[in-house]
Amino acid sequence: MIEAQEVVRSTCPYCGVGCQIDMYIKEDQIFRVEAPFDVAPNFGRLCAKGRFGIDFVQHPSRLKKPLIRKDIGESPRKAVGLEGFREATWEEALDLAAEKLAAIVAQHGGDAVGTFCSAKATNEDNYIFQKLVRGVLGTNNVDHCARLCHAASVAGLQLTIGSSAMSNSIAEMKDLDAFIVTGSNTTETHPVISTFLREAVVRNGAKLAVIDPRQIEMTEFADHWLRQKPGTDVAIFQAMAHVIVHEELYNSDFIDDRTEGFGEYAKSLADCTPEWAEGLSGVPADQIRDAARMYANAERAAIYWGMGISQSVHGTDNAVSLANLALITGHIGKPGTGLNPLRGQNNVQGCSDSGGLPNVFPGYQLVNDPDIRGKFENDWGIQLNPDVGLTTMEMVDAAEQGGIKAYFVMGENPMMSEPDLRHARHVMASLEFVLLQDIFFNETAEYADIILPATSFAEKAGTFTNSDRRVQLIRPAVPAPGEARDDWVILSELAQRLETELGREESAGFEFDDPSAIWDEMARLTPDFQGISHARLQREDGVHWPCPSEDHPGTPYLFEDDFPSGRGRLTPLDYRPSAELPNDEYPFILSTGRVLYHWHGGTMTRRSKLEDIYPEPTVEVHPNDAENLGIAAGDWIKVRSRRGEIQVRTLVTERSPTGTVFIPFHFAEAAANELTLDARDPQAKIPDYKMSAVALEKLN
Ligand SMILES: Nc1nc2c(c(=O)[nH]1)N[C@H]1C(S)=C(S)[C@@H](COP(=O)(O)OP(=O)(O)OC[C@H]3O[C@@H](n4cnc5c(=O)[nH]c(N)nc54)[C@H](O)[C@@H]3O)O[C@H]1N2
Ligand SMILES: Nc1nc2c(c(=O)[nH]1)N[C@H]1C(S)=C(S)[C@@H](COP(=O)(O)OP(=O)(O)OC[C@H]3O[C@@H](n4cnc5c(=O)[nH]c(N)nc54)[C@H](O)[C@@H]3O)O[C@H]1N2
Ligand code: SF4
Ligand SMILES: [Mo]
Repeated sequence: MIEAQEVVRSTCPYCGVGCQIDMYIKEDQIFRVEAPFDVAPNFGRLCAKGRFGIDFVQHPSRLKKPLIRKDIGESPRKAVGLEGFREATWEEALDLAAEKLAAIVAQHGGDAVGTFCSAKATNEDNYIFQKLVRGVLGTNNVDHCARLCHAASVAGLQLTIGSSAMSNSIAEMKDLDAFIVTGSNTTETHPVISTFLREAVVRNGAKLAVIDPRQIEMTEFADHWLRQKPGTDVAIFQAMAHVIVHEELYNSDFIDDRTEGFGEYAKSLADCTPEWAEGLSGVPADQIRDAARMYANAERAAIYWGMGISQSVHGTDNAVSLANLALITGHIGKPGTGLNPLRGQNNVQGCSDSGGLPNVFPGYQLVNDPDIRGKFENDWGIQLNPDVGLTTMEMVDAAEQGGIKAYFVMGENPMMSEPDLRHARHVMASLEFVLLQDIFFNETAEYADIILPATSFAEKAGTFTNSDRRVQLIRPAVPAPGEARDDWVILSELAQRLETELGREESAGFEFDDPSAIWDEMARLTPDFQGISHARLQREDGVHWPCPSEDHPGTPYLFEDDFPSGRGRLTPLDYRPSAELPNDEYPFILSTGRVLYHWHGGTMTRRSKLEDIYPEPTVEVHPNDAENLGIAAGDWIKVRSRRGEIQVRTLVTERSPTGTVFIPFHFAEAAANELTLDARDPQAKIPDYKMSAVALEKLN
């Protein structure tokens, strides 16, 4: 057995569970990953990605030097491979990047730049990123993948209770009495959380209702499985509320003390009978009754959800309908209850917390509130733009219409993750300047002018904040490849050059010794973080924000006494159909999402051992549909939508219902987003990745 020269504790770079890992190091290589048994949140558990998937760090194709496009300045911009770039020194690349961006800001103003920060990078990286965008470029056009993810959950929870973080902690899961999992394929996407949920059911007798169109693994141990037609969630949850009100299973004390609008809300449910919902969703009325009774009658009950709820043209309504259920039953504000949107990326919670959003500074402090803006202006010593910036999809629209001239993309891969890629590419090609900062040459890099090589989680220090708001450290374990630099270092240097180019007399302040000094600046300006420091995290492993002072223990569950909005608002809703329904030409519903072994655009997992386990793009087709079309398991087929077509290998399986096919979006050679449409939820602006219409064709 190899003996480690060093074992370095860190946080898994994949999902929002935030598992603690021990990396075993010899001769600057990670050769094994284990999980410590005594530390939250995973207590010795890991999934395939944490254990076997972090060898991407050592992949030979890591970016090692800054790159400049050979035909820089040529228009229209074409996609080029690595051979379309030449290596450059850091001096040259940073000078040129600052010169190009400054020229656009000088001519068109800061709002002509669109920027994307990263739920893969640390809180400290993202704090500096938004400081550069707000304090130097002078715009609030900053957003990140949360917009394509839990934006609708955020909008729905803001409307009803005024806060959007997961309300309860992972530690409470194994002691649940009853819970609902909906639109979350938990065993594949939050695998370690799924083991605690399973323990609650199998060991501790908790009751579980899974509400999902696909026969995901969670259904195997569920008491109730409601298999709705995709996109019909509002009907189901309204009908459950109807049952709870009609059978008087609600919590009157909680409704009186903590909510408003019950009378009108109850009235609005009159026609939302389980039979009505059965007609729309296909779920038998009695199953809806049983699930409603299970949830309402439990002493304590929680709701967990994922993208099946959020990524929909009625995602906000979906989230509101779940909040309504928690508010009428009082299943919130206590341990073992709550409204829990499971956060996806390792640091998506933290990226939002650190101000990577167009409307808020760190800690969700509004940019258009003069007092708050004044606080940041004083601290940074500069004037700030008072206007709320654009969201991800609004930046795409502005780029198309010519208002946005340049993109700065750090640690995202929009040319895989945005809907309707043909359109997305067209928009990208029309930009004047594209700056990219990543650890790999991804699909978006093909459109970049300058590429800055960043270090990965295994080479730098900082913090990630997991799904239950637990702030945890990452620690450098191996040296940076080539000349790659930490994101925050690159950003600080770029910011200072930009300030010079733009002739700024005062610097907003980008000289930091290390990430802990960056955290301290953010915490000084953000009440919820004031009790957290890197030194405290070294001692205590992790702390849940809000944590207002050093002697505060942190907050594992929220809303014990009240909601940020005061009372919870019960909100009547109308059922609306989805944006694109199947027809004769496109007779199938396409649902897209994830598999256990891969991550988003595949940049990381397809450069790891996991690629050997799951090397090909697939489509799930129900046996009845396969038979009708003469398709056999293993056949390559063409899948077509109004926007594009791809070729994928068929899995014949009852996991997807008849009439619906499922394609994971991890494979560049058959990108699911060639097919998806960019219809959006009106409030949250999130695209509907779960419902587009497609046709299937057997290939000869
Ligand atoms: N292995 C792996 N894990 C990941 C990721 C990854 O790429 N790979 N990504 C991470 C990220 S960023 C995120 S956001 C999470 C996402 O985690 P999930 O939300 O669990 O991921 P999806 O695969 O998008 O699954 C959505 C679920 O919604 C269901 N669904 C589809 N349509 C509907 C509908 O109309 N209503 C309801 N109620 N359900 C529906 C699908 O059947 C599926 O079970 O995963 C995180 N974890
Ligand atoms: N069809 C379809 N599309 C979807 C979804 C879906 O369900 N279906 N889900 C949506 C969701 S929920 C999400 S969250 C988005 C995700 O969309 P993205 O965030 O665009 O996807 P990732 O592939 O995670 O991109 C992360 C990038 O960061 C880089 N990276 C990793 N570590 C670091 C680092 O330390 N520093 C820097 N600078 N870069 C780093 C990686 O190489 C990669 O290029 O996709 C969305 N798109
Ligand atoms: S559950 Fe998430 S955080 Fe834990 S090892 Fe797997 S991918 Fe990493
Ligand atoms: Mo996500």
